[in-house]
Amino acid sequence: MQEQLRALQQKAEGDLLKCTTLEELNEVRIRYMGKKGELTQILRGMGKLSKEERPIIGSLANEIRDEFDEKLAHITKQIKAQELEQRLEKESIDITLPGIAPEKGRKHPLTQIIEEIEEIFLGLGFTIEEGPEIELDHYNFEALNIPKDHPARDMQDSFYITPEVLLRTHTSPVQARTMEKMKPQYPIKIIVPGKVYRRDDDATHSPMFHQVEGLVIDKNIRFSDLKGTLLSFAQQMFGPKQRIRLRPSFFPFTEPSAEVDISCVICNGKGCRTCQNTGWLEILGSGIVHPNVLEMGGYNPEEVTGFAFGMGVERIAMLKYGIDDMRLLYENDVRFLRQF
Ligand code: 2NL
Repeated sequence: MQEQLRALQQKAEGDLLKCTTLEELNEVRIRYMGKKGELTQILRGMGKLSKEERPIIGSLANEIRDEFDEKLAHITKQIKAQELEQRLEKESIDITLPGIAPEKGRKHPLTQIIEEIEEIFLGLGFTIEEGPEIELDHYNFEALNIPKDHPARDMQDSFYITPEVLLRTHTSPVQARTMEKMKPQYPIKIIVPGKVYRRDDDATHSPMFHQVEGLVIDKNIRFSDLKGTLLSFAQQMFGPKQRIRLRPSFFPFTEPSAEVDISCVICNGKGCRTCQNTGWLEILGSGIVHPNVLEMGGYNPEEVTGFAFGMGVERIAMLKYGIDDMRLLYENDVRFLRQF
């Protein structure tokens, strides 16, 4: 029986050493030391032993059990340590790896241009006004000296909602509203950025586009104020060497009126395709506010005068960034937009 026990001990130790997981260890423990385990089976035969042999076998069985428990505890500890190490290795991250940079968004080129224009005029002492895109015929046309049968109404074919309500065709109605709101106080010195709508749709016209208009009303405003303001704007927008040129023009809401050209940003005035060999680019319309407009706005044309101007933001953006097709500004292709 002693030999049987020794053999069992050896086999059990061998099995313990083969274990690689805690589950396997538990199986081995049950196989040898459980209620129906192999050690118990052998000890069942003790009844056949003599009185002298019995204590010897008994203490050998205890010794085997103790040694088994000791080994089991030892190997359990080893496996637990191993498992912890494996887990730590699996869960570890390499903090020296380069990160994945989140892609930065940017403002649409038209938004950038509008903000640039705003900054320039804020610097010249203007404030910013905004107003509704759905507008009354009165503010969009009547208050700007464009009566119902005026030919200028055909030039900017409009989106009417009712006979008296339309999508504004320029941002001037906001200026008319501002005059009405401020009268009879002056000075007024505002710019009005915003979306405007006209029934045009081709390579160079979009039914929706952006304008920035300006209005100054004060005592003794004269043409030189207009010229100085717009020269400063042109130089801040397109470079300090910029020159401007004024050509006579017509707008119903200004008299006299002038188109403002800047020296060509591509050829610096020498003549090229962009400026059609003239050396000049048209960037805005302007003029001295018509007395009728002042009067309808609640101001006395004998007391104050003013100048006003308007520019298309798309045109400024195309000149400044060298964009040759306006539709690129509306397609929202990120490969295009990312360049600005
Ligand atoms: C252009 C020309 C212009 C104005 C806009 C204006 C507004 C009031 C009174 C007088 Cl309330 N004038 N605005 C004046 C001259 C020209 O715009 O080519 N715009 C894109």
